[in-house]
Amino acid sequence: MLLKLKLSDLLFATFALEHHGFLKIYKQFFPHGDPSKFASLVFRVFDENKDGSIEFEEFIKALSSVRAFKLYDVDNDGYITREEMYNIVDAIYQMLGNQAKSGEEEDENPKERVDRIFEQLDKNQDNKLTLEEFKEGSKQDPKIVQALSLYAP
Ligand SMILES: [Ca+2]
Ligand SMILES: [Ca+2]
Ligand SMILES: [Ca+2]
Repeated sequence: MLLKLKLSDLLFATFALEHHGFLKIYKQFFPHGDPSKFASLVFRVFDENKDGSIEFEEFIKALSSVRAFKLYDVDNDGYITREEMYNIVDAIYQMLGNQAKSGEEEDENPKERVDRIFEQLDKNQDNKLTLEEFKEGSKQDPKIVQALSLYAP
């Protein structure tokens, strides 16, 4: 985490974090995929005051599980639905391109992945994740919030 923060600081200092600069960072890390959808989604969450660039405070605040929740809760109603989760997972798969096909998650498509996440996190099985369920679940499986850290591998 510490190392990640330092690396992020470095990135922040190197690039003007306007939308296209942000996308450029992702493209360097994920040359085999298409990160544009994921970068837009993340940018939307980072740029809290919607002025089109990411200030340092916004950047630091983004590294929390509340903010990770916001990334998934696209319509901002306080719940993550399966569709919203699918939207992000799909964007991550697009970004990773061929890299997504290696390793343990070989046979899993975005839909299966979402089903599995909901199985784990949706304790009351109402097909919606609350912030509480999300926080609880990401304690058990940090990979879920890792999505937000992907900009600094
Ligand atoms: Ca801003
Ligand atoms: Ca929602
Ligand atoms: Ca629920």
